[in-house]
Amino acid sequence: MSQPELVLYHFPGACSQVAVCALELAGLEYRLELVNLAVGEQTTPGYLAVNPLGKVPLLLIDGDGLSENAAILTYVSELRPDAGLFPARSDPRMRAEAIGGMSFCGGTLHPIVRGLANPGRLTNGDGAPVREKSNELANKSFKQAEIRLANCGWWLGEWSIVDVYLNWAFGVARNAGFDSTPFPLLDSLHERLAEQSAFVRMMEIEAASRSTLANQR
Ligand SMILES: N[C@@H](CCC(=O)N[C@@H](CS)C(=O)NCC(=O)O)C(=O)O
Repeated sequence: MSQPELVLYHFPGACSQVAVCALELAGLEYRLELVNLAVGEQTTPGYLAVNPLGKVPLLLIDGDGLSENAAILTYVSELRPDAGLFPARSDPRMRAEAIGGMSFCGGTLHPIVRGLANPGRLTNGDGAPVREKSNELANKSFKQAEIRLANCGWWLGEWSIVDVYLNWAFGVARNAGFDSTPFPLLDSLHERLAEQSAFVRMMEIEAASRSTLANQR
């Protein structure tokens, strides 16, 4: 089946890894363009011309940019509905739950884990209180996610791209020093995800992207 020309702007470790996993799962052809957030490449005129928000992910579709992970994941799933980004059961409640999962990861968890990993981005003042409040909010939100995994196995009851997004957010928190011990199911989510070949390919792409950027120095 023919497909649009796709270019994904990505930084290893960023939430754009979820979009990488989605494209891999869908088996779509795409070109990966690395944006080195570590050196502020997202603020250069060149990248701002591509994405005025200065963020990744951005998916160029035949030259036209689509931002926001939730939109990109939805688009990829629309292009390849049988790829299994979301459960095959597609009743109104399941579709709503899928949107809810992406929204929870992007809208609720993402700002919280940013507050843990990089509190200085959320205040002009002292980062310490932001980190403290983010830690409190992370405990509350991840507790709900842990309960959901305990009840349903996966966020949507069966494996989906939402679990990859959840794993990314939890990984950022853990790397920032968040105490993961009260959340054993979230803590071991990456091991369960490693049984999915698209997730393994995404991790390989992460490693290759890191070494590409390291060699550019
Ligand atoms: N709401 C956006 C968030 C995108 C976002 O914040 N991406 C981060 C990486 S995880 C980024 O590009 N940060 C660079 C910056 O803010 O300067 C989405 O879901 O795609």
